[in-house]
This record gives sequence, structure tokens and C-alpha cells, in this order.
Amino acid sequence: NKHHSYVLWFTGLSGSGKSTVANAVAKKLFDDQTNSYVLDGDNIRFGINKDLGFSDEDRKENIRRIGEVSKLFVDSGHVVLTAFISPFREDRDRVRALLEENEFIEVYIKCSIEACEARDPKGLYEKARKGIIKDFTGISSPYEEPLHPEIVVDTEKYSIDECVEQIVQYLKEKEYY
Ligand code: GGZ
Repeated sequence: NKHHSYVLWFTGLSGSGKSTVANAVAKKLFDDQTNSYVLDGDNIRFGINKDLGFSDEDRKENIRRIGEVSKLFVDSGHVVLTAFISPFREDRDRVRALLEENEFIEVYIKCSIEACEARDPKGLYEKARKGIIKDFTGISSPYEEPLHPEIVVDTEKYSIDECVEQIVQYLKEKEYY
């Protein structure tokens, strides 16, 4: 059994497809007998991190705590998938440094701001453009693209199933399963 514990760390803009792809990968892993857990805004920002907003400092603390929680998952032998914008390279690299080299897999969910804004599934981009939401990633707050992510999947060019397949291919090549 090649499986060991690791973090699939998804990063990308709001609306890029992080949660959708992460949940689809988790389902595929489950079908292949690997249990995993997805951390996202729904189970983190409403719970352990409900004291945090979207200032640079709060995002940094958000990612720091999620990194520590991810490390606990890995130490307890689990596979964890995280779906947060995680806009700052330094913060992502700090999480990487908490873990062993083969325990942190950075997955860049690549999608242009134009495409994310056109999708606008929750109407947040529209509110950000109107100034109703301040410090919105890609509009009024920065997003720093990963320089050396282990995996890049482009949700503008490829379907969710194709993106999942690309991630699974990587995991197989690197003998994660
Ligand atoms: C970005 C925001 C903001 C601001 C609320 N900027 O598309 P969503 O709704 O479901 O995902 C976004 C989510 C981002 O939270 P993260 O914890 O992933 O961000 S970070 O990693 O930067 O800490 C969006 C919603 O929260 N949201 N306000 N100002 N996204």
C-alpha cells in the first residue's frame, strides 16, 4: 500500500473551482479506498476561524491556522485537501515548511480573473466592483500566483473531471497511490 498521509493544498481565486475540484478529488480517492477530509470556508471560517475577516493580517492568520490543522491531520495519518484562496506566497510557503517535502502538494487552480468574474456564482465580484465588499481578492486585494506548484490545473480550459484526472495522474506518478 503506497498511500501515506499528505496535504493537497488548493490555491486560486474565488470562483476558480477550488472547492469543486477538491471535493471531486476526495470522492475519487474515496472510490479508490482512500479516506480524506476537505477543509474549506464552510468548516473553518464559520468555526475555528470565525474571528477572522479578510484583511491581509487575518488572511495570514487564517492560512497559518489551517496549516497547523493540516499538519495535525497528517500527523494522525490522514489525507487532507484544503480549499482556500491562500493569496500570499509567503503564507503558503510557511505551511509547506511545516510539513515534510512529500507531504505538501500545492495545486494551483488556474482561472483568469475575467472568467471568475463572469462566473460570479455568489455575486461577490459584482459587490466587490461596487465597493460593497472591500479587499476582494483579484479586485481590491492581491493574489500571488504560485511560482513552483506541484500541479497546475486550468479550469477555464478543462472540465472538472479532466482536472480531477490530472491530479490523480500526478498522485499515481509520484506513488501517492
Ligand atoms: C475574497 C471573500 C471575501 C474577500 C468573502 N475576498 O467564493 P467563495 O466566497 O465561496 O470563497 C471566498 C472565500 C475566501 O475565503 P478564504 O478563507 O479562502 O480566503 S483567504 O485564503 O484569502 O483567507 C469568497 C468569500 O470567502 N469572501 N469576502 N474580501 N473572498
